[in-house]
Amino acid sequence: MANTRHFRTIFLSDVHLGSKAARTDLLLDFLRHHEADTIILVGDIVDGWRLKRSWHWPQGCNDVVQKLLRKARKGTRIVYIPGNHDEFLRDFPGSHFGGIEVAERLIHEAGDGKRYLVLHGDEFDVVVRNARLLAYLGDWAYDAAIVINIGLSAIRRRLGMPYWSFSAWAKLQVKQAVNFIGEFQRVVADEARRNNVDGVICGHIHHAVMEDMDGIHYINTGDWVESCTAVAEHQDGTMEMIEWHGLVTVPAPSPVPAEILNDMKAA
Ligand SMILES: [Mn+2]
Repeated sequence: MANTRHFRTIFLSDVHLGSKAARTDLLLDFLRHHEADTIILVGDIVDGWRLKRSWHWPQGCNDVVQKLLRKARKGTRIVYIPGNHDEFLRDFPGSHFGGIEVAERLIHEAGDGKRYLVLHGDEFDVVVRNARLLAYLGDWAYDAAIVINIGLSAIRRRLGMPYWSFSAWAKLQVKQAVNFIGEFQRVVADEARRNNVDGVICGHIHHAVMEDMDGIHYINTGDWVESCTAVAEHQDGTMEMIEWHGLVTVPAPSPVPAEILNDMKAA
């Protein structure tokens, strides 16, 4: 395609294929106009929980999957980091399907030598919700809370219980939502610091942003439900937030309702 941009890496997350809110039309359009040496899927690409309740898989979902598989066949390295909605993939770290690698988390070395921790981010939900208590109890409680959270979500999955959505929950707590987002960013940046990296790239909370968190470059890829954003790395390591609403075909006008049509005929 003539107006295709080529990047070193593209990061995107929270597509939620299988939920009615997934903007597969815009994502497909984005994938047509953007190429990369590496594409990293930062979790919640497939909404396994939604699909479990009721199967919703329109052609647009197939188109997105096929587009990604086609890119993989043509030489793009694609890594899939599962999130909490597609955690069934967490049982397969290190495996490959259709040329796509599955990894729990990874360290990405950018073109400028900066190192980024890449993870979905849901393991920190429990820390965000219980920040004050954990700060009081200290490091051991923090580590225990993360282990318990991972265990609980696995149990919930086996029992077929519905997913827990940070973004939906944070929105319900409207007044505090901004604090929760800030708290999430702080906790994830702390994790990056513990891993001795320069930055972190995550998803999960559906809040696209690039921000300095006390020396850690915090990047959240946003989602393909509302923001329709992806993060693209240029060859020199510069990170760019792309918001994609462009180059979409205008939908055909809806058909004239039968009763109006009959009126028109009668007139
Ligand atoms: Mn998530």
